[in-house]
Amino acid sequence: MAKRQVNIALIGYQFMGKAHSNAYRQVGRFFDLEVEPVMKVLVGRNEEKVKAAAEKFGWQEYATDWEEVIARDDIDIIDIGTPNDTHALITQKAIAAGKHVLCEKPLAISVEDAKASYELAKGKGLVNGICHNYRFAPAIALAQQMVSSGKLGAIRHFRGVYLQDWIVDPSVPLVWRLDKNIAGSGSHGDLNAHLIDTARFVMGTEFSEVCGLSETFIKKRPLLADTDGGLTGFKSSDEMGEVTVDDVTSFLARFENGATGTFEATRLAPGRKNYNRWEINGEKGSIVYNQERMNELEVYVTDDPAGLQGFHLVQATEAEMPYMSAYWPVAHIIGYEHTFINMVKDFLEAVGKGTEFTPSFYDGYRNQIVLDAVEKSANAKAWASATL
Ligand code: SOE
Repeated sequence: MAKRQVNIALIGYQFMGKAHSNAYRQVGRFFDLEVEPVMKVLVGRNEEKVKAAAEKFGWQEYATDWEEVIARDDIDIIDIGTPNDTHALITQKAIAAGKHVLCEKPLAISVEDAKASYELAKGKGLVNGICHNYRFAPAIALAQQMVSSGKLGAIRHFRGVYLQDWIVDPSVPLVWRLDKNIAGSGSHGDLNAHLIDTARFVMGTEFSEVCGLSETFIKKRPLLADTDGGLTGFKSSDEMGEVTVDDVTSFLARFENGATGTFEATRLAPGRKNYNRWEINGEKGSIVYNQERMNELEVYVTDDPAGLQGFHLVQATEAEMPYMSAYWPVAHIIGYEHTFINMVKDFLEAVGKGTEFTPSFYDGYRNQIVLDAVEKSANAKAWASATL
Protein backbone atom coordinates (compact mmCIF):
# COMPACT_ATOMS: atom_id res chain seq x y z
CA MET A 1 0.00 0.00 0.00
CA ALA A 2 1.29 3.46 -0.85
CA LYS A 3 2.36 5.47 2.15
CA ARG A 4 0.66 8.72 3.05
CA GLN A 5 2.70 11.59 1.68
CA VAL A 6 3.48 14.50 3.98
CA ASN A 7 4.60 17.71 2.31
CA ILE A 8 7.32 19.68 4.05
CA ALA A 9 8.21 23.35 3.77
CA LEU A 10 11.56 24.33 5.25
CA ILE A 11 12.19 28.00 6.01
CA GLY A 12 15.91 28.84 6.01
CA TYR A 13 18.63 27.44 3.81
CA GLN A 14 21.93 28.15 5.53
CA PHE A 15 23.64 25.98 8.18
CA MET A 16 20.51 24.48 9.73
CA GLY A 17 18.68 24.53 6.39
CA LYS A 18 21.41 22.32 4.99
CA ALA A 19 21.35 19.97 8.00
CA HIS A 20 17.55 19.60 7.91
CA SER A 21 17.44 19.18 4.13
CA ASN A 22 20.00 16.41 4.31
CA ALA A 23 17.99 14.75 7.08
CA TYR A 24 14.76 14.68 5.05
CA ARG A 25 16.63 13.42 2.00
CA GLN A 26 18.28 10.56 3.90
CA VAL A 27 15.73 9.52 6.50
CA GLY A 28 13.64 7.24 4.31
CA ARG A 29 16.76 5.55 2.99
CA PHE A 30 17.70 4.28 6.44
CA PHE A 31 14.45 4.02 8.40
CA ASP A 32 11.13 2.41 7.48
CA LEU A 33 8.80 5.34 7.91
CA GLU A 34 5.03 5.41 8.40
CA VAL A 35 4.75 8.28 5.93
CA GLU A 36 6.58 9.42 2.84
CA PRO A 37 8.24 12.80 3.39
CA VAL A 38 8.07 15.05 0.34
CA MET A 39 10.61 17.87 0.18
CA LYS A 40 8.10 20.30 -1.27
CA VAL A 41 9.37 23.83 -0.84
CA LEU A 42 12.43 25.62 0.50
CA VAL A 43 11.86 29.20 1.62
CA GLY A 44 14.33 32.08 1.93
CA ARG A 45 14.49 35.84 1.49
CA ASN A 46 17.13 35.96 -1.24
CA GLU A 47 15.61 34.53 -4.43
CA GLU A 48 18.87 33.73 -6.17
CA LYS A 49 20.36 32.00 -3.12
CA VAL A 50 17.24 30.07 -2.13
CA LYS A 51 16.76 28.86 -5.73
CA ALA A 52 20.33 27.57 -5.84
CA ALA A 53 19.96 25.95 -2.40
CA ALA A 54 16.66 24.28 -3.37
CA GLU A 55 18.29 22.72 -6.42
CA LYS A 56 21.38 21.63 -4.51
CA PHE A 57 19.50 20.15 -1.53
CA GLY A 58 16.75 18.49 -3.61
CA TRP A 59 13.60 20.55 -2.91
CA GLN A 60 10.83 20.50 -5.54
CA GLU A 61 10.16 24.24 -5.33
CA TYR A 62 11.52 27.38 -3.76
CA ALA A 63 9.68 30.47 -2.46
CA THR A 64 10.55 33.83 -0.91
CA ASP A 65 7.37 34.56 1.06
CA TRP A 66 7.03 32.31 4.10
CA GLU A 67 3.53 33.55 4.96
CA GLU A 68 2.25 32.50 1.54
CA VAL A 69 3.80 29.07 2.02
CA ILE A 70 2.24 28.65 5.47
CA ALA A 71 -1.17 29.49 3.98
CA ARG A 72 -0.90 26.71 1.37
CA ASP A 73 -3.31 23.78 1.84
CA ASP A 74 -0.85 21.27 0.44
CA ILE A 75 1.79 21.84 3.16
CA ASP A 76 1.65 19.55 6.23
CA ILE A 77 4.88 20.37 8.10
CA ILE A 78 6.63 23.69 8.61
CA ASP A 79 10.27 23.32 9.59
CA ILE A 80 11.95 26.51 10.86
CA GLY A 81 15.70 27.04 10.45
CA THR A 82 15.84 30.83 10.39
CA PRO A 83 17.66 33.25 12.76
CA ASN A 84 16.35 33.11 16.33
CA ASP A 85 14.27 36.31 16.47
CA THR A 86 11.89 34.98 13.80
CA HIS A 87 11.12 31.62 15.44
CA ALA A 88 8.17 32.68 17.60
CA LEU A 89 6.29 34.55 14.86
CA ILE A 90 6.72 31.84 12.22
CA THR A 91 5.88 29.10 14.73
CA GLN A 92 2.72 30.80 15.90
CA LYS A 93 1.47 31.54 12.38
CA ALA A 94 2.18 27.96 11.33
CA ILE A 95 0.34 26.48 14.32
CA ALA A 96 -2.59 28.84 13.72
CA ALA A 97 -2.68 27.56 10.13
CA GLY A 98 -2.92 23.97 11.41
CA LYS A 99 0.60 22.81 10.49
CA HIS A 100 2.87 20.43 12.35
CA VAL A 101 5.95 22.45 13.36
CA LEU A 102 9.56 21.52 13.92
CA CYS A 103 11.43 24.62 15.13
CA GLU A 104 15.17 25.10 15.47
CA LYS A 105 16.31 26.09 18.94
CA PRO A 106 15.44 28.44 20.60
CA LEU A 107 11.66 28.30 20.54
CA ALA A 108 11.74 32.09 21.03
CA ILE A 109 14.13 34.68 22.39
CA SER A 110 12.01 35.49 25.43
CA VAL A 111 10.19 33.36 27.99
CA GLU A 112 6.93 35.16 27.19
CA ASP A 113 7.11 34.27 23.49
CA ALA A 114 8.24 30.70 24.18
CA LYS A 115 5.29 30.28 26.55
CA ALA A 116 2.91 31.74 23.96
CA SER A 117 4.10 29.26 21.31
CA TYR A 118 3.79 26.37 23.76
CA GLU A 119 0.30 27.40 24.86
CA LEU A 120 -0.91 27.98 21.33
CA ALA A 121 0.15 24.47 20.27
CA LYS A 122 -1.19 22.74 23.40
CA GLY A 123 -4.18 20.49 22.73
CA LYS A 124 -4.29 21.23 19.00
CA GLY A 125 -3.36 17.68 18.00
CA LEU A 126 -0.48 19.00 15.92
CA VAL A 127 3.01 17.60 16.36
CA ASN A 128 5.31 20.25 17.79
CA GLY A 129 9.05 19.89 18.21
CA ILE A 130 12.13 21.85 19.13
CA CYS A 131 15.40 20.83 17.49
CA HIS A 132 17.75 19.81 20.24
CA ASN A 133 19.56 17.51 17.87
CA TYR A 134 22.14 16.19 20.35
CA ARG A 135 19.42 14.16 22.11
CA PHE A 136 19.44 12.07 18.97
CA ALA A 137 23.11 11.13 19.15
CA PRO A 138 22.87 7.41 19.97
CA ALA A 139 25.45 7.79 22.77
CA ILE A 140 23.36 10.46 24.52
CA ALA A 141 20.15 8.46 24.06
CA LEU A 142 22.02 5.49 25.54
CA ALA A 143 23.18 7.56 28.52
CA GLN A 144 19.56 8.56 29.12
CA GLN A 145 18.52 4.88 29.08
CA MET A 146 21.29 3.96 31.51
CA VAL A 147 20.28 6.67 33.96
CA SER A 148 16.54 5.97 33.75
CA SER A 149 17.14 2.22 34.26
CA GLY A 150 18.87 3.04 37.58
CA LYS A 151 22.29 1.75 36.49
CA LEU A 152 24.02 4.75 38.06
CA GLY A 153 21.71 5.10 41.07
CA ALA A 154 20.68 8.59 42.11
CA ILE A 155 22.52 11.27 40.11
CA ARG A 156 24.44 13.82 42.15
CA HIS A 157 26.34 15.92 39.62
CA PHE A 158 25.96 17.17 36.07
CA ARG A 159 29.14 18.92 34.91
CA GLY A 160 28.95 20.38 31.41
CA VAL A 161 31.08 22.62 29.21
CA TYR A 162 30.34 23.65 25.66
CA LEU A 163 33.41 25.30 24.18
CA GLN A 164 34.09 26.67 20.69
CA ASP A 165 36.62 29.12 19.26
CA TRP A 166 35.16 30.40 16.00
CA ILE A 167 34.88 34.03 17.22
CA VAL A 168 38.15 34.19 19.17
CA ASP A 169 39.62 36.38 16.41
CA PRO A 170 38.38 39.95 17.07
CA SER A 171 38.21 40.55 13.31
CA VAL A 172 35.32 38.09 13.02
CA PRO A 173 32.45 40.48 12.21
CA LEU A 174 29.12 41.07 13.89
CA VAL A 175 27.21 38.10 12.51
CA TRP A 176 23.64 37.73 13.75
CA ARG A 177 24.73 35.34 16.49
CA LEU A 178 26.46 38.37 18.12
CA ASP A 179 23.40 40.60 18.03
CA LYS A 180 21.12 40.33 21.07
CA ASN A 181 18.06 41.54 19.15
CA ILE A 182 18.38 38.66 16.71
CA ALA A 183 20.07 35.90 18.72
CA GLY A 184 18.59 36.57 22.17
CA SER A 185 21.94 35.91 23.83
CA GLY A 186 25.46 34.80 22.90
CA SER A 187 27.27 31.63 23.92
CA HIS A 188 24.59 31.20 26.54
CA GLY A 189 21.60 30.67 24.24
CA ASP A 190 23.71 29.17 21.48
CA LEU A 191 25.56 26.57 23.55
CA ASN A 192 24.34 26.40 27.16
CA ALA A 193 20.87 25.78 25.67
CA HIS A 194 22.16 22.42 24.44
CA LEU A 195 23.66 21.50 27.82
CA ILE A 196 20.44 22.53 29.57
CA ASP A 197 18.45 20.27 27.27
CA THR A 198 20.89 17.40 27.76
CA ALA A 199 20.78 17.72 31.56
CA ARG A 200 16.96 17.68 31.58
CA PHE A 201 16.83 14.78 29.11
CA VAL A 202 19.50 12.54 30.59
CA MET A 203 18.56 13.06 34.25
CA GLY A 204 14.79 13.29 33.68
CA THR A 205 14.47 16.18 36.09
CA GLU A 206 13.96 19.94 36.08
CA PHE A 207 16.18 22.81 37.16
CA SER A 208 15.13 24.46 40.39
CA GLU A 209 17.58 27.36 40.80
CA VAL A 210 20.65 28.82 39.12
CA CYS A 211 23.46 31.28 39.80
CA GLY A 212 25.08 32.81 36.70
CA LEU A 213 28.13 34.74 35.59
CA SER A 214 28.57 36.36 32.16
CA GLU A 215 31.23 38.41 30.40
CA THR A 216 31.76 40.01 27.00
CA PHE A 217 35.49 40.28 26.31
CA ILE A 218 35.44 41.58 22.74
CA LYS A 219 33.09 44.51 22.99
CA LYS A 220 33.37 45.84 19.41
CA ARG A 221 33.73 44.05 16.11
CA PRO A 222 33.61 45.02 12.43
CA LEU A 223 30.17 45.27 10.91
CA LEU A 224 29.27 42.69 8.28
CA ALA A 225 29.81 43.83 4.70
CA ASP A 226 27.41 41.25 3.37
CA THR A 227 24.54 39.59 5.23
CA ASP A 228 25.35 36.01 5.98
CA GLY A 229 23.80 33.57 8.40
CA GLY A 230 26.58 31.02 8.23
CA LEU A 231 29.55 30.38 10.48
CA THR A 232 32.33 30.90 7.93
CA GLY A 233 33.25 33.04 4.95
CA PHE A 234 32.17 36.37 6.46
CA LYS A 235 33.01 39.70 4.80
CA SER A 236 33.80 42.58 7.17
CA SER A 237 33.36 46.31 6.57
CA ASP A 238 35.68 49.03 7.98
CA GLU A 239 33.03 50.25 10.40
CA MET A 240 32.87 48.87 13.93
CA GLY A 241 29.76 47.97 15.93
CA GLU A 242 28.95 46.90 19.48
CA VAL A 243 28.75 43.26 20.53
CA THR A 244 25.51 42.99 22.50
CA VAL A 245 25.74 39.40 23.73
CA ASP A 246 27.84 37.41 26.20
CA ASP A 247 31.11 35.78 25.12
CA VAL A 248 31.01 33.44 28.10
CA THR A 249 28.27 32.41 30.50
CA SER A 250 28.87 30.00 33.37
CA PHE A 251 26.40 28.94 36.02
CA LEU A 252 25.75 26.73 39.00
CA ALA A 253 22.49 24.84 39.25
CA ARG A 254 20.33 22.85 41.59
CA PHE A 255 17.90 20.29 40.19
CA GLU A 256 14.58 19.04 41.51
CA ASN A 257 16.03 15.52 41.93
CA GLY A 258 18.58 16.94 44.40
CA ALA A 259 21.52 16.91 41.97
CA THR A 260 23.86 19.87 41.54
CA GLY A 261 25.29 21.12 38.26
CA THR A 262 28.00 23.32 36.77
CA PHE A 263 27.81 24.72 33.24
CA GLU A 264 30.09 26.82 31.05
CA ALA A 265 29.61 28.01 27.47
CA THR A 266 32.04 30.10 25.46
CA ARG A 267 33.04 30.62 21.85
CA LEU A 268 36.41 32.06 22.94
CA ALA A 269 38.23 28.83 23.90
CA PRO A 270 41.18 28.54 21.46
CA GLY A 271 41.53 25.00 20.17
CA ARG A 272 38.06 23.88 21.20
CA LYS A 273 35.96 23.49 18.06
CA ASN A 274 32.72 21.85 19.09
CA TYR A 275 33.65 20.63 22.55
CA ASN A 276 30.24 19.79 23.96
CA ARG A 277 31.43 17.67 26.87
CA TRP A 278 29.59 16.67 30.01
CA GLU A 279 29.80 14.09 32.72
CA ILE A 280 27.39 12.88 35.31
CA ASN A 281 28.18 11.20 38.58
CA GLY A 282 25.67 8.97 40.31
CA GLU A 283 25.78 6.85 43.45
CA LYS A 284 26.96 3.82 41.47
CA GLY A 285 28.90 5.22 38.55
CA SER A 286 29.73 7.95 36.08
CA ILE A 287 29.21 8.65 32.38
CA VAL A 288 31.26 11.00 30.19
CA TYR A 289 30.21 12.27 26.74
CA ASN A 290 32.18 14.42 24.33
CA GLN A 291 30.53 15.52 21.06
CA GLU A 292 33.94 15.50 19.35
CA ARG A 293 33.96 11.71 19.98
CA MET A 294 30.23 11.27 19.61
CA ASN A 295 30.25 7.53 18.92
CA GLU A 296 31.60 6.71 22.37
CA LEU A 297 30.59 6.93 26.00
CA GLU A 298 33.05 6.63 28.86
CA VAL A 299 31.43 4.62 31.62
CA TYR A 300 32.58 3.81 35.15
CA VAL A 301 30.59 1.55 37.44
CA THR A 302 31.48 1.12 41.08
CA ASP A 303 30.46 -2.55 41.21
CA ASP A 304 33.15 -3.68 38.76
CA PRO A 305 35.41 -6.14 40.59
CA ALA A 306 38.53 -4.84 42.33
CA GLY A 307 41.43 -4.91 39.88
CA LEU A 308 39.11 -4.20 36.94
CA GLN A 309 37.84 -0.84 38.11
CA GLY A 310 38.22 2.08 35.75
CA PHE A 311 36.49 4.03 33.01
CA HIS A 312 35.82 1.90 29.97
CA LEU A 313 34.86 2.97 26.47
CA VAL A 314 31.44 1.91 25.20
CA GLN A 315 31.03 1.98 21.42
CA ALA A 316 27.58 3.52 21.10
CA THR A 317 27.25 1.96 17.64
CA GLU A 318 25.91 -1.51 18.42
CA ALA A 319 22.66 -2.46 16.72
CA GLU A 320 20.92 -2.68 20.13
CA MET A 321 21.65 0.96 20.81
CA PRO A 322 19.20 3.74 19.98
CA TYR A 323 18.83 4.40 16.21
CA MET A 324 21.91 2.37 15.28
CA SER A 325 20.26 -0.68 13.70
CA ALA A 326 19.27 1.57 10.77
CA TYR A 327 22.89 2.30 9.93
CA TRP A 328 26.13 0.33 9.84
CA PRO A 329 27.76 -2.63 11.59
CA VAL A 330 29.22 -1.85 15.02
CA ALA A 331 32.03 0.76 15.10
CA HIS A 332 31.30 1.84 11.52
CA ILE A 333 30.69 5.24 12.95
CA ILE A 334 28.13 7.94 12.30
CA GLY A 335 28.43 11.75 12.41
CA TYR A 336 26.83 15.10 13.25
CA GLU A 337 24.31 14.88 10.40
CA HIS A 338 22.88 11.63 11.77
CA THR A 339 21.59 13.45 14.85
CA PHE A 340 19.31 15.40 12.48
CA ILE A 341 18.32 12.29 10.52
CA ASN A 342 17.34 10.53 13.78
CA MET A 343 15.45 13.63 14.90
CA VAL A 344 13.33 13.94 11.74
CA LYS A 345 12.72 10.18 11.86
CA ASP A 346 11.10 10.56 15.29
CA PHE A 347 9.22 13.66 14.14
CA LEU A 348 7.84 11.98 11.01
CA GLU A 349 6.89 8.93 13.06
CA ALA A 350 4.90 11.19 15.41
CA VAL A 351 3.17 12.84 12.43
CA GLY A 352 2.39 9.42 10.92
CA LYS A 353 1.05 7.90 14.13
CA GLY A 354 -0.53 11.03 15.56
CA THR A 355 1.62 10.79 18.69
CA GLU A 356 3.74 13.35 20.51
CA PHE A 357 7.34 14.20 19.71
CA THR A 358 10.00 15.08 22.25
CA PRO A 359 11.67 17.46 22.73
CA SER A 360 8.43 19.42 22.29
CA PHE A 361 7.52 23.09 22.62
CA TYR A 362 7.18 22.39 26.34
CA ASP A 363 10.88 21.48 26.44
CA GLY A 364 11.70 24.63 24.47
CA TYR A 365 9.71 26.70 26.96
CA ARG A 366 11.41 25.08 29.99
CA ASN A 367 14.80 25.62 28.36
CA GLN A 368 14.04 29.31 27.87
CA ILE A 369 13.06 29.64 31.53
CA VAL A 370 16.47 28.34 32.59
CA LEU A 371 18.36 30.55 30.10
CA ASP A 372 16.43 33.57 31.30
CA ALA A 373 16.91 32.75 35.00
CA VAL A 374 20.68 32.52 34.48
CA GLU A 375 20.74 35.94 32.80
CA LYS A 376 18.66 37.47 35.59
CA SER A 377 20.89 35.90 38.20
CA ALA A 378 24.07 37.12 36.50
CA ASN A 379 22.69 40.66 36.33
CA ALA A 380 21.49 40.63 39.95
CA LYS A 381 24.57 38.74 41.23
CA ALA A 382 22.23 36.42 43.13
CA TRP A 383 20.61 32.99 42.79
CA ALA A 384 17.42 32.91 40.72
CA SER A 385 14.53 30.45 40.57
CA ALA A 386 14.38 28.43 37.33
CA THR A 387 11.00 26.79 37.91
CA LEU A 388 7.71 27.40 36.06
C1 SOE B 1 27.38 27.71 16.52
O1 SOE B 1 27.94 28.08 17.71
C2 SOE B 1 26.63 26.36 16.55
O2 SOE B 1 26.32 26.04 15.24
C3 SOE B 1 25.29 26.43 17.32
O3 SOE B 1 24.45 27.44 16.81
C4 SOE B 1 24.63 25.09 17.30
O4 SOE B 1 23.42 25.13 18.02
C5 SOE B 1 25.59 24.06 17.88
O5 SOE B 1 25.01 22.79 17.80
C6 SOE B 1 26.89 24.05 17.14
O6 SOE B 1 27.43 25.35 17.10
